[in-house]
Amino acid sequence: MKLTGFELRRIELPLVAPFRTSFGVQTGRRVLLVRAVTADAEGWGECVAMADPLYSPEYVDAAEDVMKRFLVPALAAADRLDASRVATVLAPFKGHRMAKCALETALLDAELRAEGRPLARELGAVRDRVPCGVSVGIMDSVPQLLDAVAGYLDQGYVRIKLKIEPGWDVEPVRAVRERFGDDVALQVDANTAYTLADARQLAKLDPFDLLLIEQPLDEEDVLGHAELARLVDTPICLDESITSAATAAAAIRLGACRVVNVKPGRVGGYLEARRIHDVCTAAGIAVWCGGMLETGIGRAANLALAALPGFTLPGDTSASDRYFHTDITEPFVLAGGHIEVPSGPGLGVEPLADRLDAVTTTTEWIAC
Ligand code: SMG
Ligand code: MG
Repeated sequence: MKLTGFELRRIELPLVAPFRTSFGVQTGRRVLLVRAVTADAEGWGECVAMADPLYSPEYVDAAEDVMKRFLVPALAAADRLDASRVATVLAPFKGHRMAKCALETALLDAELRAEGRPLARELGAVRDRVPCGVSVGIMDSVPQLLDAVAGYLDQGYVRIKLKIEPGWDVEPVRAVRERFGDDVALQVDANTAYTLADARQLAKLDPFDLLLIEQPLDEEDVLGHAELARLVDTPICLDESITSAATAAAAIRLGACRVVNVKPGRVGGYLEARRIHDVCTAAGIAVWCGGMLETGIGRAANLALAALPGFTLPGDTSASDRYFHTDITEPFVLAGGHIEVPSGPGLGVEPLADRLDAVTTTTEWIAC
């Protein structure tokens, strides 16, 4: 492909309600969008880095900086660039996977659009709609949580994930089970808030028949997760710890997880995400698609990924209105607990110009 340049566009969207996790409260989403322009087409990518380095070491200002300073110049200088070579060209620069993912996705979208091919088909999707779960934040009280969960179940979500932290774990899980019964597919996510010393507390979740406990321990404590897995019956799922297909393979070998949350931004792109799917599927490990409060751009790509055969658990691929009153694309809507996988070329969606302009804070054009 012949690269013309990249537009880096910052937008800010308010959330419909504050979203609290073990690492903080979010009331809005500050997103960096990448528009790749080639001789043949344009493509979009969404950088999922948050405003602060609390979920992972990346944060949105740093992602923009590393793109401008290192990643875009390297792509501009590359010979015979195509989307499948982006990861190799950017490999000398350590980390910054969310920034790399956004650039690769924008180029992949441009390439697929030029060829009229949908991302889902390119990745190997086998479904045209995917079952959707929803992630429910930590609340001030159990009654407030039960109201929120009731609302999501009424909307049709097929799986509920409760954010937990020390002091907000067994009680909310018990309350949700008591109120909504044993048939609700239920899981929890600690975002690294526990240590191995909390194993007995986490084992108190075992009677509630949860699908999984997501990332209870520090992201670097893969061995700790393997030890925890021997002390609790609920399957351990890794999120933050899995940064590549290689780290997934190692975690599986160590017995640190029975399930993996695949987030393309966290692992450097959709092509690496597919490799993780392949590694996990070969090892009999279930995968599901995580979420980072994406706009319609990132959500479209996640739905394509979630349609691969190994994605046997519902993802955090909720509808646009879970987070935003107004999305920048046509909204993704839940129907019968599912969302349709986009079928048009590339991501199959693009930002609506007036909506995009209304939420844009800065744009920068970098010619290649
Ligand atoms: O997009 O629905 C979504 C977010 C799902 O809980 C979610 N994501 O650790 O899995 C996770 C979190 C990371 C973002 S929390 C601000
Ligand atoms: Mg998580």
